Amino acid sequence: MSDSRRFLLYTRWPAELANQYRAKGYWRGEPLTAMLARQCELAPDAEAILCGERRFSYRELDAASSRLAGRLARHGLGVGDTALVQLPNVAEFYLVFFALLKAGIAPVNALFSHNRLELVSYAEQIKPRLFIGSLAHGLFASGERHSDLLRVIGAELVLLDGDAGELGLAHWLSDLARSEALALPAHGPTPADEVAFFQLSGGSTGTPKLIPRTHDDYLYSVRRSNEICELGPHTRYLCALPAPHNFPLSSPGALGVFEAGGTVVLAPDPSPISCFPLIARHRVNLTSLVPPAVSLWLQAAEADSAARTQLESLALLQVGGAKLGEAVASKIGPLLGCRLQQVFGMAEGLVNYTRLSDPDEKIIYTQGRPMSPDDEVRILDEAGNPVAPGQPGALHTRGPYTFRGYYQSPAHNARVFDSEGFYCSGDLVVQDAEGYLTVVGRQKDQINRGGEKIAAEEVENQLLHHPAITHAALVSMPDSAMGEKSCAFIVSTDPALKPLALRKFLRERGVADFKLPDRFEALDALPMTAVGKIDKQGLRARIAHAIAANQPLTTA
Ligand code: AMP
Ligand code: DBH
Repeated sequence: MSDSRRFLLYTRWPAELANQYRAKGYWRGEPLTAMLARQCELAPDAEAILCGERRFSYRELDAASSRLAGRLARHGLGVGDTALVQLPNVAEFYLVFFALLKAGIAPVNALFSHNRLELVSYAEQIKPRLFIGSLAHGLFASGERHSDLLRVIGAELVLLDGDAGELGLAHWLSDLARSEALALPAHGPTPADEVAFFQLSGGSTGTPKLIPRTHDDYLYSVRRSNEICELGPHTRYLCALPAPHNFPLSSPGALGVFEAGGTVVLAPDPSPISCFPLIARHRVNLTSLVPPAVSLWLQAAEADSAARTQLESLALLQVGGAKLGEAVASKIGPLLGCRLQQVFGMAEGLVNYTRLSDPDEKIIYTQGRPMSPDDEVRILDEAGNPVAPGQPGALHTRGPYTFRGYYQSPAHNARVFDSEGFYCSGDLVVQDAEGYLTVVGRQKDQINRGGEKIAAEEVENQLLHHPAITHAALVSMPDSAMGEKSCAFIVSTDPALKPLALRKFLRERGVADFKLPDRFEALDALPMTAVGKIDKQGLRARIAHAIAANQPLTTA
């Protein structure tokens, strides 16, 4: 049957490197679903997922995902097909993920915070035959299967979580049809060196880009993460960040936990009020957070010693997604009673960890070092030459789990990859003598709002749809809680234009809430650099100065 398979096109690693990665045992030719099969042999009744009052053993996770895979296959879906999925932090996220992999269907797992624009953009890129969404999301709350949005997404099969009918996700996951011969799909999963799924890029361009991840490269990143973070069957991991995010999915995240035979506990969000009782109740010993959530946890623990008692079982807190300040980092041990691990990763690949046995000066002041001996890192100056040791420069990397090209984006790929296949992440870093990286800035036109990435161009394009706006520039501004927030500088023909109305306008256009500018500033004209580009550095300086002086911006 293999000749009938239509694999998705993606940019492969050159054969020479691929052979090296295989020879070194990084790529083992094994699908991501192998972790379930293995646990079903080792300890089928061990708890894999705890979600509210529901518990799923490895046997149940495996069986439910196989049932869904089998049904999708009988529906005619399989290798070469894609799915768009948008689920909150519920067990179904993993059941569906494994089902799609088993069937050879490559998903894009959109964030639950994504809105119409992101869903439409992903759908345009992958042309999904299947959409799996949730009635818990405002966009689908009505359960209306013929909505404009679903028409635009264009999937022929739509399954909604929370819908009790025959097209409800629960029905497709259930074992109602025990009598049917529910053989696994004949053709899935895809071979290990083909696309398993698409990861989301934080992005810096007008359209959110997709990152093809293969079974081989992703599973290696998970296994290697497990070694460094010492996961095992004893691991009880709280997934409090959005489940599809690369960090809680693979660093080592939920997949690391399944690979190790541990337990994933799902939290709806990272707030102390959601997480602390779950940690106490389920004896959670590992979790991962973005820096703003860490600050909330510290406040809660400081204010209330009972809250601290709830964290007794927590042994390791991983922090990443955005730069963790040293002051916050050094409070984690004393106030939360656990160890800290900094994680500097990207959905495109490269992940850096501080090691569990590192001295405090590394754990508190650096973002760790690359996890694989075969991660190649170059720190380059603006002319593309290596910087002197200890000097800041742009991070370039390639390796056994760093992708080689965004999906269907040749022009953008030409800009962000060099001739040797090194990916330029857009981060400015300093590397110390032992290879540890400290993130000191950013080149890419992106705002990192407490770990949530906003591509400036995407929001600017939406602002320019407003009839009164002639120019727009989105820049970051410092914020004590979030690290950064976004400020939109606009030139408009309507002096009475209010932030409230502008946010409403953007929301109605389908912009996700976290991308709505936190502040608007009207100017007569945007400042330009000598080469005729918008002077964003100047704008950032102006807004930072206004905030520091606690004064309104003087429009000059
Ligand atoms: P994404 O493209 O959404 O996967 O985001 C990856 C980017 O997040 C990196 O390129 C960094 O800019 C940022 N990032 C992730 N972890 C950290 C960290 N620990 N410290 C600073 N920046 C980080
Ligand atoms: O921010 C990220 O994308 C990120 C952070 C930590 C990531 O992808 C990861 C670890 O794997």
